[in-house]
Order: sequence, then structure tokens, then C-alpha cells
Amino acid sequence: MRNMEIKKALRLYFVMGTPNSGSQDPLAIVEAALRGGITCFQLREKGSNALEGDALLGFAKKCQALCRLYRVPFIINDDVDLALAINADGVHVGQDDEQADSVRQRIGPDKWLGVSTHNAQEVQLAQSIGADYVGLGPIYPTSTKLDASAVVGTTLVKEIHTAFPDMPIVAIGGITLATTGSIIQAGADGVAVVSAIASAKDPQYAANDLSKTIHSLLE
Ligand code: TZP
Ligand code: MG
Repeated sequence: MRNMEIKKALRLYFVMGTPNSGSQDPLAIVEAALRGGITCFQLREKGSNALEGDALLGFAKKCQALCRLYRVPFIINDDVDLALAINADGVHVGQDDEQADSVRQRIGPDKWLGVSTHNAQEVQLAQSIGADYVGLGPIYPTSTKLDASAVVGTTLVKEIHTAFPDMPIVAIGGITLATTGSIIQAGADGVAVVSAIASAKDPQYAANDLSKTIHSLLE
């Protein structure tokens, strides 16, 4: 049950922080994305001019309130303290962040735990410590994450989907409307995007286009 719920939430997973909003109002982008049909939102506040302290707390609460309005899960990247402070729906960690098993202990069994992975060994480890889903990527080159590791392509999505059929998988990295279909066809439960929505001229329209494409391929 939980697996199915998570797979559905991964369909169109929007990842954003204020540094990704360019000249637009970040909260307006989040709301536009929600109106356009995103199914999960991750606050990933990273990079130059990233908010900290009370400013971050305030922004996170506003994002959370919007997500609640649209009944979309609200996930925090990396910052377990923040996730616990505001009672977020989950936490997402990378390989260089706090160890996933320690995160699971701190957040308890109910909150979702997502782990960024790049190969079968990392997926196996994530599964063994009780991750609810894995992020796989970068599928394509991306300029959004400066320290991104080597691109893995859709081949890795196929491989992981075959080896771990029950594990919810979301693909990330350089994904656009044009490449979304092949990623879903490779076996991902959904796509995670930053710039395809945050840097779009019309984020609501961009999210809606992605949403229609994904939902047409998944029943
Ligand atoms: N992790 C791997 S690639 C990436 C993250 C957070 C950035 C994805 O951003 P974009 O703009 O969708 O390529
Ligand atoms: Mg991280």
C-alpha cells in the first residue's frame, strides 16, 4: 500500500530551492507547479544565496502550507533537523549526506526516506536500511547540480527496475518534456525535475505538460 502511494507520488516530483528561481518569486513558482499537477515537492535549498536559519524556516513553512493545500507530499533535502522541526512528510539524502540508516532512526518509520543512488550497490544498501524510494541519476547532463556525478542514462533505470521491481524509482538530472517518455518506458515511476519547471517561462504550463505526458504513459 505504502509502496503504491509512494510510486504515485513520484510521478512528477518537483525539486527546488530559492537559488533555482532566477528572477521569479520562488513561492509563486511552487504554487504554479502545484497548480500544474506536480505530485511531490522537495525543498532543496542549496548553493549561492541559499536561505539559512529563520529565513529558511519561514520559507519552508510557506512551501509546506501550499503543498498541504494541494495534498502533495512535502520532502526536505538533507536537513533532518528542519524536517523534524516542521514535521515534513519526508527527508531526501544523498550519498554524501547524513547516513540513511541514522536518518531513518531519527525520523521514525512513518516519514518517507528517499536516497540518491547511482548504481545497484547503492540501491541495495538503501533498500536494506529501509529507504522508501531511490533517486537515480543524473540521467542526462545537468547544469543545476554543479557537483553531479557521471551521467547514467536510461540504461541504469532499466537495470535497477529489473533488479529491484518493488523499489519506487524516480529519475533525475537534465530531464525535459522530450525525454520524459523514454524514462518512464525504461521503468521509472516518475521524473524529478528542477529547471524543466523552475526555469520555464510558464512553470504551471510546463508542469502540466509533463504531468499529462507521464499520466498518459502510466495508466
Ligand atoms: N541530483 C542529480 S541531478 C540534480 C540533482 C539534484 C539536478 C537536477 O536538475 P535539472 O535542472 O532537472 O537537471
Ligand atoms: Mg544532499
